[in-house]
Amino acid sequence: MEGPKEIFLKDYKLPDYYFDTVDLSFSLGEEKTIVCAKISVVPRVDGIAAPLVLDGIDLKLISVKINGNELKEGDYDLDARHLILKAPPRGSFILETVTEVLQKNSSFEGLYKSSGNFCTQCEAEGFRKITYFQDRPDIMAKYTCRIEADKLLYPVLLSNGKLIEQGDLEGGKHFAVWEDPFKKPCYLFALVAGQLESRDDTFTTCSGREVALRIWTSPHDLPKSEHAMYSLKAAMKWDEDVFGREYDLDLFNIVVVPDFLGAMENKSLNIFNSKLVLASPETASDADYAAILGVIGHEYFHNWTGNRVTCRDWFQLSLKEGLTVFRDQEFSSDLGSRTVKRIGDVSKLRTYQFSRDAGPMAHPVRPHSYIKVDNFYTSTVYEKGAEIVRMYKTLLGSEGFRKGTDLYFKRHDGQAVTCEDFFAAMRDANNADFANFLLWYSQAGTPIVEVKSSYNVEARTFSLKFSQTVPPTPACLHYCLRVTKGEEEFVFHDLDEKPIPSLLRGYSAPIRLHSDLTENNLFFLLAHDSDGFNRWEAGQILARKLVLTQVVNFQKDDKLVLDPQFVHGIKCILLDSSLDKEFIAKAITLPGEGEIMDMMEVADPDAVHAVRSFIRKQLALELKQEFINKVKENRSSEKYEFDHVNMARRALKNTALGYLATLEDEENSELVLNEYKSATNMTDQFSALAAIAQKPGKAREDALADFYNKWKHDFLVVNKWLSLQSASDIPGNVENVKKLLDHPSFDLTNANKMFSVIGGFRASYVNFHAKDGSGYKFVGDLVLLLDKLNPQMASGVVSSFSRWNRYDDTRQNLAKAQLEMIVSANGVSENVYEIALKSLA
Ligand code: 0A1
Ligand code: ZN
Repeated sequence: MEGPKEIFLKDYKLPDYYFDTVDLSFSLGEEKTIVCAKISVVPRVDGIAAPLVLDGIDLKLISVKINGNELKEGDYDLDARHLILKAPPRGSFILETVTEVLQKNSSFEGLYKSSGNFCTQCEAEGFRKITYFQDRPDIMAKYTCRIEADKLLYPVLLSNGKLIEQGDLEGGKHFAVWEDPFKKPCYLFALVAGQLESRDDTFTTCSGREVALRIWTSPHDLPKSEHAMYSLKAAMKWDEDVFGREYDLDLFNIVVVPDFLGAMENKSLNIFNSKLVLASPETASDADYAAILGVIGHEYFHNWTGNRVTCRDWFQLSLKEGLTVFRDQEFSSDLGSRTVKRIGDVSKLRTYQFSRDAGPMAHPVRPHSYIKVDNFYTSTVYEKGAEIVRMYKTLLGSEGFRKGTDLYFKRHDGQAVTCEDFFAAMRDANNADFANFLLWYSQAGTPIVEVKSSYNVEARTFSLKFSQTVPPTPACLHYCLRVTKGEEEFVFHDLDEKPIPSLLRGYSAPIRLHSDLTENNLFFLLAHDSDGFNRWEAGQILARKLVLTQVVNFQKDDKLVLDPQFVHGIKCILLDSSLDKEFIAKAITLPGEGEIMDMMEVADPDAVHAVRSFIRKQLALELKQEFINKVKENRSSEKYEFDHVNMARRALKNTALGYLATLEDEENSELVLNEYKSATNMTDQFSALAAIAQKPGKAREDALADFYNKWKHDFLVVNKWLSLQSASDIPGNVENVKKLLDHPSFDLTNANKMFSVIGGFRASYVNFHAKDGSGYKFVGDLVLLLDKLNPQMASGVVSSFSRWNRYDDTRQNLAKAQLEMIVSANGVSENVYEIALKSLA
C-alpha cells in the first residue's frame, strides 16, 4: 500500500480547471456497469498549461477523448488512484471517458447493490468510484444523468433533479434521463435503480408552487412511511417559517435502503437507512419516532445549508454539518419540548464530544489535517459545530441571527465557501464585534470556565469573577455576560441580599463550568430556576457529586449511603404536578456512567457501576409507592399518538418502571412483567423488556425469547433486541455477545446489525472494560474482521479504544495491546490505521 498521506488545510489551492456541465450515462448490468461521462472543462485562468488530475478508484478505463479525439497511452498517466491528462488543450474543452465500475462493493461508497437495488453514496469521496473526476466539493457543475437498465429487475430509475425523458428499449430494457438545474458538487450526485414503490403526497410552498413528495421503499414497508412523510412536510414548512427557505424543485424523493450508513442529502434524492424512516406504533419507540423527525429534517435542511451553499473543501465540513445539526435541533425543539430537547442534546454532547475532546482523538471543529476525511464525521464537527452556531444566535438574538443567515444565502448561493464566510455574514449583517470568536473553529478541547462569586453587604454589590483556561471564548448569562478574556469580573449593584446566580443558562457555550455554588444553592436552583435546562443541570451536578463521594467509599470498602436531602429533592420533582412529565423523567434520571467517569482522575467502571446501581435501587426502595403511582397514572391509551403530551406520559411511566425493576420483591416483578405483556406500542413494550432484562435469571431469558418470537420477521425490531442484549451490564456478558454473532438474525455485512451489537457492547462500561481484557479482545478481533468488509465501519469501532489512558494500568496495557495489534496487522485500511495510530499517540 502507498503510505497513508496526510492532507493539510493550509495547502488548499484553487483548482486549475472547473467543470461546467457533466452528462453521465449509466448502463447498469448484473455482470458489469458501464459509465460514460461527458464533461465540459473550463480552465480557471485562460491559457493555463497544467495537467488535469482526475481521481478514480476501482475503475477500469475503457477510453478517453478530448474534443472527440481518442487519447493515446502516452497522452495520459494512469495509476490505482488517478488518471492524469498530461497536456490538455489551452482553453475550454470537452472530456469524454468510458469506464467500467467494480461491481463487487461492500464499502457502501460509490455505486453498490443494496438488497438487489442499485444505489450510490458519494459523500465524501465516493464519486471517484463511479467515474474519473476532480472529486472535490469546490467543483460545482450542472448534471444530467441517463440510466439504462433491465425493466423487470429495475422498474424504478431515479437521479437528481427533474425527469425529462423516459422510454423502453430493446431487449427488455428501459431508460430515464434526469436533469438537475442547480450546480452541485459531485458528492451530492445520486442514482437509484430497483424494485421500489412510493408513498406520494404534495407540499405547496410559500410562493404557491406544488412540490410532489415521494418516499420509496420496498412494497411491504410502504405503510411504515407515514411518519416520515409527516416529518418531511413539517420540515418544509418550518424552514420557510423560521429561515425563509423555500424548496426549489417540483419533486423531492426519499429512498429507503437497508444497507446504508445513516442518511444522505443528495440533491432532491435523499437516501436513508430504513431505521431512520420506517416506523409504526407497534414496531418503533418514541425515541425512534423522534429520531426520524430529526433526521428527515436534517437531510431536508441540507438543501440550503450544504447543497445550495456548499463547502469549499472537507476541512469546512462543519460549515454544513454544524449549521444543519443546529437547524434540526431547533426544528425538533419547536415541534416538541424545548427544554427536554436541550437536555438530550447537551447530555449527548457531554458524553461523546467532551470525552473525545479530552483525549488523543481531540480535533478542532475545523481540523488542520486528516488522512481520511471519513474519520472526521465526528461529534466535534457535528455537535460542537452546532453549539458554535447556537452561540451566534445567543449573541445576536433571533432577529440578528436571521439577518446573518439571510445575508449568508444571498452572498453565497451557488458557491463553495468556508467557515469564515459564515462568520463574516453573521458579523456584517449585524455590525457585530466578534472578538476571538473564530478560535472556536481552530482550537481543540473544552474550555474550562471558573466562576467565583462574592457579595458585599455594605456596598450591596454582587460580583461574578470568571476565568478560563482555554483562551478567549464567549459565555453568556441572562445579562448576556460575554467572557472574552482570560479573566473577567462583572459587578451587580444595589442588591439587598446575596443572590444565587443561574449561570450559562440553556447551556449557552460548550464549556466545562466550575462554579462555587454550594449544595444548598444547587438544591434551590433545582427547586426554583426559571430556566428549565439549569433546573435539570442543578440536579445533575448534585447527583454527580453524590456518586463521586460514594465511589470513594466503595473503593475503600466503606458502606454506601444515600443522602436523604437528595431523595427528598427527587421526590419533590416527582410529585410536582406543574412540571412537564418528560422533564420529570429527565430530572429523576441519574447522570450516565461515562459522564461520571469523565470526572475521575482514573476511571473506575466497576465502582461507578456499583454506586450508580446502589443509588437507583435505594431511590426505588424509598420512593416505591410514588413510582408505582406514576406507572399507574400514566399508562397509555389504546391509540398511539406521537405528540408531546403522550410521549411525556410514556417517558415518565417507563422511567418509573425502570426504577421499580431494580427491586427484588414479587409484587414489582409482577408489575413489570404485566406492563410488558399488556403493552400496546413498542415504546412501552421495549421499555418493560429493558427493565426486566436488567437482572440475570429466568424471567429475563423468557422475556427475551418471547420478544424475539414475536418480532423475528421485522429486522428493525430484531436490531433493538440485539442491542439491548449486547449493551447489558450483566456480569460476563461478552460470552452472550459472542453467541449473538452466531445467531441466525445476525449478519456482519449489515451496518445496522453490526452497530446494534458493537454499539451496544461498548455502551456497557463494565463489560467492555472488563478487567480480564475479554471485552477489549473481542472488539479488537472484530475490527480486523470488519476492516476487510467495510473500513469506515471498522474505524468507527476502533475509536472505542481511544480513551484507554483514562483507566488503571492493567486496563491500559490490555487496551494498548489491542491497538498495537491493529496497527501492525497486515493490509489494514487507511481509515483504521489513522484512528488506531492516533489513539496510541
Ligand atoms: N451528509 C450526511 C452524512 C453522511 C456522510 C457520509 C455517508 O456515507 C459514507 C453518509 C452520510 C449527513 O450529515 O446527513
Ligand atoms: Zn448532515
